[in-house]
Amino acid sequence: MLDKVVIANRGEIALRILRACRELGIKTVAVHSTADRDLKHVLLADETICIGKAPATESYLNIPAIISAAEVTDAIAIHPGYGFLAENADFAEQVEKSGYIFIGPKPDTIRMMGDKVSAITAMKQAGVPCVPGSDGPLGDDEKTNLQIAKRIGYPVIIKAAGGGGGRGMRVVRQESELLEAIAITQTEAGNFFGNSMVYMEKFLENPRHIEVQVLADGQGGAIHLAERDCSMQRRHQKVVEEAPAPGITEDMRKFIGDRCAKACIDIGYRGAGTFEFLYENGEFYFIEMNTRIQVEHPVTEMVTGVDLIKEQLRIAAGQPLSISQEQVTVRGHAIECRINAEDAETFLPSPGLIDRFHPPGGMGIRWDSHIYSGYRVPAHYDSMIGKLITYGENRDIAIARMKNALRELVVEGIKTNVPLQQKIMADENFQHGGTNIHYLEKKLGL
Ligand code: MV4
Repeated sequence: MLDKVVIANRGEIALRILRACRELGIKTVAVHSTADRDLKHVLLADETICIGKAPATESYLNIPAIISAAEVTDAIAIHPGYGFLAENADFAEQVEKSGYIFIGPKPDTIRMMGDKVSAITAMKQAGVPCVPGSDGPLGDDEKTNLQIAKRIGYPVIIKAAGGGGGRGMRVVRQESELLEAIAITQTEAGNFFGNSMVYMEKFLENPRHIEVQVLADGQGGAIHLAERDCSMQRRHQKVVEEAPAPGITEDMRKFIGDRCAKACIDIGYRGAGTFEFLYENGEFYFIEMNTRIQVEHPVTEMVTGVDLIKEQLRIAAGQPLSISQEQVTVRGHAIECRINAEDAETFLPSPGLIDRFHPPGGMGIRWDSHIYSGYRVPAHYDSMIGKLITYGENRDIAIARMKNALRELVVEGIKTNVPLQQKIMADENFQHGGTNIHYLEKKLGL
């Protein structure tokens, strides 16, 4: 097993990684900014190193500082968590070139998936169903681009190859608007991502966002761990996630999951990963792959019993997967509510001192969070302060437990989105299950 790991992240995911390391007997190094000396995992880690000032660009995004931390502590591997440097191929490459293990896929895999055009090409080749589209980047020829759109059928969407997660996209509803939309998206993409390449897809009007979790050991072993439904979102920020996705049958799960696992083998994937799909009228359409552990990984853990962070650590240590596809079963239902330090109505961040805190508890309740009474939420980072995850033998029980847990949770001194989560749990359509990506914004009147 790995001897010592640098945790190159903060907040709840840093604590989650520390806990998994402890279970496996791995020593931990917490790297943190000057604003994060009081983080729970920093207080618990075997060693700590302050790597810079509060702004992430001067600490959690400072590649030489993080690699130096591995050097001075004699760590052998670096876990990037999510966000920050997790999907930065140059970081992964520099970690490896410096002689450390990057806990994630190979740098070239990260690079391929970071370019959405090459990601789609690879997945189509591997037999993963994709959105009807341009099958490659759009060129300069206007006639050809008009023809591509005609073949796909309006509405279409123009997306930046270097985008993802909702940035650099433009919907086109009629032919007269196509060429200008392509030009604008190209210019914006060049400015935002330093890559003006764009591609075209059929625009799906009312899809759900369903994603498939995978694990691959980079030695020919690859499995899927079923799907999550992440459709309950606002401005590309997920608010509630669940596993399994309502209405997805065992046959559909096997159909899409097997294709994802096979694609992992085809591309030589290593580590944990997520295939993102749009799901509409009973069909899955691949849009992007995430090469990191995701915020919402706990719902998959709850219904499969697989500890995904421990699997990441084992894979990084060169071990084959600890479970086979036949051993993966979905049992019951899990829901995650993201708890943010923000106003429940205006969504404005609400950092500050938490002067009173009580976690919820009881059967089927999981609270993944770094907060405590007396903790000050810094203003410099993401507003997520915890994830409340409930499990039940079925979805109704998971919802009932979530309602209880949201009532029990006490966070005083700052505002939180708990009232919003309570509204969602009480919503008839959410309770029915299977709402699409536009539902929450419509419900909120946006
Ligand atoms: C789409 C789409 C409809 N049709 N692609 C937004 C985030 C990025 N990952 C892809 N996105 C979308 N791509 C086609 N062909 C609608 C969205 C989209 C969306 C997707 C997932 C979750 C939330 C979303 C919110 C708005 C738009």
